[in-house]
Amino acid sequence: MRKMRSPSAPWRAAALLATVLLVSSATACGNSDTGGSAADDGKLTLGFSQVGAESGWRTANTISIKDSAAAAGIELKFDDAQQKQENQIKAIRNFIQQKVDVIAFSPVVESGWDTVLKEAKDAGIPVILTDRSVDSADKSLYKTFLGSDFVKEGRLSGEWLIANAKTTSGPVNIVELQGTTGSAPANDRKKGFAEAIAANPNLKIVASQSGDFTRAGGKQVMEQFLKANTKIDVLFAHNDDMGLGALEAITAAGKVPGKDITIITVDAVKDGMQALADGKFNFIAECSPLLGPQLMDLAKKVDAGQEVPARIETEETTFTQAQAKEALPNRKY
Ligand code: GYE
Repeated sequence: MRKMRSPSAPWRAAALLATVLLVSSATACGNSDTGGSAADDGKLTLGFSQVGAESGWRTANTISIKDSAAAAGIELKFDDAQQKQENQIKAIRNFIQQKVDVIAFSPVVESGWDTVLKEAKDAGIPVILTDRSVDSADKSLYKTFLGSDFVKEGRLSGEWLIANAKTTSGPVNIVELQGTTGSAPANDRKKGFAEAIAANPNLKIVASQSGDFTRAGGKQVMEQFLKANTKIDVLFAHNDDMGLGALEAITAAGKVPGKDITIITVDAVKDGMQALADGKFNFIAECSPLLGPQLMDLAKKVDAGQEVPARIETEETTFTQAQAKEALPNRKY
């Protein structure tokens, strides 16, 4: 954190110079302790409010952010909101109070952010949305949104099913495990998938419920689905973790995952890719959690008052079982 905010970049250069001078004079006096606090070390301070630790994706995302901040020389104030919007709002207010230079966050749900975003704007602190977006009509409340196209992930999942489902012998019953209710990836993946499968009226979603993006949630809801529906042909899970949880329920019900029930998920984290390579999943639409390096770059740019694109989309692909086998040895997360 720096004591003044504006003009930020030139001020930091001056602060850095002052720090260098201080350090060298301290060293000259035989005192290697600079005595400098985080408050005046001239480093860019980024306040980051993370959703939680609900999935393998989230863990990889947190590591990426922490590692990239360290590599970029950015002081990171990291807060885990435990999947609660109220915690995120509290964290953002704390960051404002601490006068961080930039705030970034991954909004747990899409709605209800205008007030706190306005507070950040009034305090002159730029905000970056990462991973998930908000539905605020006022786009001036944040500088940019870095993350995936979740509608596309849902659509690619649905298109794979259109191409691979055996619909000639009657209807194909699909159950859907949704992500956290009200979150952008749950809303958008549901939408993209539904739009794609509408091309074949034999593909029917017979049950759809939230498993909150967790393994435990996926398992529990899949157990209910299996009890309530005698014929389930396909599971579309909004992330790998819920799919992995559902595997346990499917096996316990005496069915063979990947054969009796076709399983499509999103993310492509290691455990998901392993299940795909092992033939337990059938298809994964990738969603990359490695957003750290781009986020740090953006934080530096917005702090320096530079223009950044309003939307930066993550590049990603899809995996079949054969492709997962090939990609797995080099998978980083
Ligand atoms: O797909 C899921 C996580 O927002 C893209 O959140 C992220 C999603 C990801 O819990 O595993």
